[in-house]
Amino acid sequence: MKTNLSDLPEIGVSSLFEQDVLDGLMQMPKRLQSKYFYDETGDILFQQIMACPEYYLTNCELEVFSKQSSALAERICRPGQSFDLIELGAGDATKSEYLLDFLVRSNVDFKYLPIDISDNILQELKARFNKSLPQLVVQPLAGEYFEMLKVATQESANRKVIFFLGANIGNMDKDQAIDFCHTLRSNLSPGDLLLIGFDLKKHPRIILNAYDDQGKITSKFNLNLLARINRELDSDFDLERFEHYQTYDPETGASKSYLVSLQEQHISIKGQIVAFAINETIYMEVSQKYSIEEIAVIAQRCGFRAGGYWIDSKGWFADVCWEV
Ligand code: AVI
Repeated sequence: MKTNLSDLPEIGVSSLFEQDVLDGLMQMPKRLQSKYFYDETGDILFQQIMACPEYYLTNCELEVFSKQSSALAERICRPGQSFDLIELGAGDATKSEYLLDFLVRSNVDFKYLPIDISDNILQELKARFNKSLPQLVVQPLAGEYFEMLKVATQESANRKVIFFLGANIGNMDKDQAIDFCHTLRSNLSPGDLLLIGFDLKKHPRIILNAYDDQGKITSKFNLNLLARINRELDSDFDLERFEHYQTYDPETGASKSYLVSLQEQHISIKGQIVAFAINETIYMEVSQKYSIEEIAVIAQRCGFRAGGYWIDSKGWFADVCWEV
């Protein structure tokens, strides 16, 4: 999950990165935070992951949005009532674009507020929509999710429809996901809606392959974080001495990625030495998978009412609507 780091004014972004990296690598077992995957190279590699034949998530959610826009629109709209459609981590909005297009063509009265950490991506998005959907009112909000959600809430009393797509919720462990949904709930008012994209439990090998692609792009994506640490924190990781290792536990639904140290080695990071034993792992990321029943339990625990779900034709991905 991408997170804004600038909400700690006394610590610069790079020193928070340094602190998180050193803290994580001093822990037993070692870990790094997946929010740091997304530097310029990481963004490109993630685009390539989404184009991998094994990485089904994007296509499944695209299918939901392209084929079920009208049902989604019916669920979201209330006759004669305008609303703000706020998308957390909007990125290039490829999925929501189908629905936005449908709403604009249906003359629905709404405003689109994409929130993303990258102002650059938001400006590109706005320029693209200005051309392709000139009637759409786009108000980009660059920054951290909850900070920007507060800005959106202060600026308008309209009913809110929040989108959190792309299975981004899967990059939190189950407890973090519940905390996140609780916080979201506390920022919303009666009548507001939340639409979240969840990747569903399925045959374990399909999940494992999605994160262990033949083209080794996911491996590069993980190793790129070591390259980023080399570049930004003056360290000396030899990428050849680490190997990507993916797991999936069908009982918990957690697919976890690790980097394994292929030999005993010492890495210098900003002058600090981090020792690795042979076969020692760094835990990089969780991609949590859920059943429909587990999703319903989260909704209930966070005080939402279930408001329907839309699933792709393979039954692999669900966009779930919760009501306040
Ligand atoms: C962004 N997120 C939903 C991706 C996922 O499926 O967990 C990140 C990713 N990591 C490796 N492949 C894709």
